[in-house]
Amino acid sequence: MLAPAAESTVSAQEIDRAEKAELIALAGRLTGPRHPLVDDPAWLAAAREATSLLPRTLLTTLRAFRNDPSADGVLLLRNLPVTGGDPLPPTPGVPDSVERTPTVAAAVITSVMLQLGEVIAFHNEKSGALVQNVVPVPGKEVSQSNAGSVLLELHIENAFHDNRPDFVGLLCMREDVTGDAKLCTSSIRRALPLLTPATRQVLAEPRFMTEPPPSFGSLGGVRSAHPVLLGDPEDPNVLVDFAATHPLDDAAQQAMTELREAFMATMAAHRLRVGDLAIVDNRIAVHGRTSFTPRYDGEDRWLERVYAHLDNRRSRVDRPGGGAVLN
Ligand SMILES: O=C(O)CCC(=O)C(=O)O
Ligand SMILES: [Fe+2]
Repeated sequence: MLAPAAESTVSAQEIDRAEKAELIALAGRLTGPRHPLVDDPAWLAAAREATSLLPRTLLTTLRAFRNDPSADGVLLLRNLPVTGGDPLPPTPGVPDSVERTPTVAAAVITSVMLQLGEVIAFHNEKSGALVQNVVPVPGKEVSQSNAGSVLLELHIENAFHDNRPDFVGLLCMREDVTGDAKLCTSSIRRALPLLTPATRQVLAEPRFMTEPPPSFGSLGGVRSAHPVLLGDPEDPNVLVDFAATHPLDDAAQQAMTELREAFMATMAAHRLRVGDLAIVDNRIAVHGRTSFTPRYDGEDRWLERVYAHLDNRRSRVDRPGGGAVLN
């Protein structure tokens, strides 16, 4: 079960009133009739310009997180504006829903993520939109995707992809009224001390394969066998999706089971409130979600999601025309 008793102990930064007003003013530069579409390169360019106007304390926090994502690999920002004061529209309930309109929330999450890297999306996921809605969708309850409402296994985002995001931002637009839906995170920095040297060794060998999600179809391609722990054995990156990564032999299977247990033992659960932005470092932290019961009445839990990565040149091969959308 993905159901730790304790609430998150991950350190959070609360945006104060003055900073919130600054963020609404910043969003004002990116919303309105002059800016028809989030996915227009001109909007992203305007957001890139505006990102330097984020409140100073926030800029300092983001810069520090980029340098070192902490033991948890998660940064929690609280009390960000998600509207300019207008009521929030109903939670979308259709498959693959995205935010094409430059709303206050879209402007805020994009400007914050642009401080960590370049904002990207994937052609085969949510039609390549930069700002995506994470909402429960009728008929998708049991899917291992963010449209589902059964337990979503711990995963690295787009683990199969060579140019997966380095950071995943999840901004809470509307909280789950039942309180059951919790974003769960765990980092390899926390889990590593619980693993035996033998397990670490197996995880560091190319004895695992990760499938692309069905939405990526054949374009996802068959990726080759890979290690789950990469880089410095004392402070590795992790590459695993417990719903999509397959061990290639019995010892690899056992090592993956131990890794999952270590993640569960060190996991933090976040009951996101309106205006909370959880930024997950996708190289050292896995994330998932507890199960919950949607009502599909327009009041369900609603997050907006934006990805960022650090090296725009490394991903150029996957970005036709040099845009923000990867194949
Ligand atoms: O719903 C959540 O809390 C997380 C969903 C998720 O894994 C994602 O959108 O990438
Ligand atoms: Fe995810």
